[in-house]
Amino acid sequence: MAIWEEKFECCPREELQQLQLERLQSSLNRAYKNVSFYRKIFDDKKIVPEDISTLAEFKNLPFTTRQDLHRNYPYGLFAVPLREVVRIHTTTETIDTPTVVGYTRNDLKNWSNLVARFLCAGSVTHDDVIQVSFHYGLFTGAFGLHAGAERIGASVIPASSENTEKQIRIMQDYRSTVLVSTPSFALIVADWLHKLGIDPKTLNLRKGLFGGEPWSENTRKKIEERLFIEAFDNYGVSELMGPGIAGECQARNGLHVFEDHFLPEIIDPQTGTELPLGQPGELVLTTLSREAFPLLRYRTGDITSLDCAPCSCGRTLVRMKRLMSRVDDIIIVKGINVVPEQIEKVLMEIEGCEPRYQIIVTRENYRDCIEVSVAVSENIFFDEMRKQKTLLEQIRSALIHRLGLKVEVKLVERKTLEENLQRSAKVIDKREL
Ligand code: DLL
Repeated sequence: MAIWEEKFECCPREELQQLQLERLQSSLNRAYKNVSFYRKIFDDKKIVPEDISTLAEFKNLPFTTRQDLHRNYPYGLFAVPLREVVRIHTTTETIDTPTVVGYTRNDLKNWSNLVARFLCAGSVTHDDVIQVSFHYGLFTGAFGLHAGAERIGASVIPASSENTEKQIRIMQDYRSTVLVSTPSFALIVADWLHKLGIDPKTLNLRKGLFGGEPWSENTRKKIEERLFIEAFDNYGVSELMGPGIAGECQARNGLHVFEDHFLPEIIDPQTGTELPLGQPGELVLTTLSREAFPLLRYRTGDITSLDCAPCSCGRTLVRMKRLMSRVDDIIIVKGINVVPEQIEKVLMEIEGCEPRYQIIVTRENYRDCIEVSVAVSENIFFDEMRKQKTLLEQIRSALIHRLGLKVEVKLVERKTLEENLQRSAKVIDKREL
């Protein structure tokens, strides 16, 4: 099986650790010299980057959190002047001030190379026709995968978020061999093929590279059986780069983390202490090569564990277990990270409703549905139907507008909602992923 960058992907671990330390030094220097947020952290500790010569010393630095990124909106954490930034993306969080992420020319080069690594690990080659069915826009997914696919020399179709029927037509007519999307979209395609009476075997599809949202082995099985393809998982976080942080190989027994570019740690999300190798905890990542937007000890919020055991593919890079949960109550719907506080904020702006709510996420025919039960004061609840309907519509359209997703709204009496919240959580995810 081909390996895109054997020198790094199969590097003996001692050599890899040495390379990580060297790159870490330059990341620390870049952050210290150019980002006032990080300079303050060093100054407060009365140290300079040169004082950090081991990983243990590095792990004394505080974590960087999502809140730190928000406080520095939009360009506060950029480590290069804007004239050196050649691309800007943002995170998908449904909040008013998403994180703005910059890339230098070198960052883009590394990005496409890392995406090429996991495409190659999934046996995608220059002979493939790759249909990228992620939305092209501020989101990192489409552009990241697109560039990686071009890098390996495949024929790339930027199908973007065209409707499913059109995506299928493209698949048929342009003879796509690889589908790149969220796993839930793959199942929607399977459903539409069935609805349209098209036999998936008549397509040329042979592989699917899926990521951007949690999915299980069971979902993989369903996708493979219904589309007659081999499905691979890949992981990324927009703040750190986008797709291209980790990806599965043919062994499909965990995702190889591209450790020469991202230094992983697993911590106890409550105490912040590092956990022994193999134990599940929150994934913390440090960028080792990012020029425009270096992040030190960034808390991803994702729960996983790391496995250093040798892999049958020959790669020496550590493998992370596929992700199924987060430490926070962010819900990922169609690859978009829905932040519950944003719902609260929208409700606070609407007269007549209270910032008390419960979110229920369901999946029907592979389409996710968010239902928000909102507490309203008694006089509104018992008011005439017309007024209730107007309020409901007002909340619904405000949420759709701010979240960019379809939302169903239910008005409930405050007392009922309080009782529900005592019995169950604020966010209930009923999806079978
Ligand atoms: O989802 C980047 C991406 C795009 C990755 C396309 C892969 C393919 P964000 O929108 O910032 O970036 O969301 C990042 O999504 O912290 C995880 O919680 C979740 N996530 C991403 N990939 C996976 C995956 C992109 N393969 C957040 N399995 C992360 C489970 C995933 N969760």
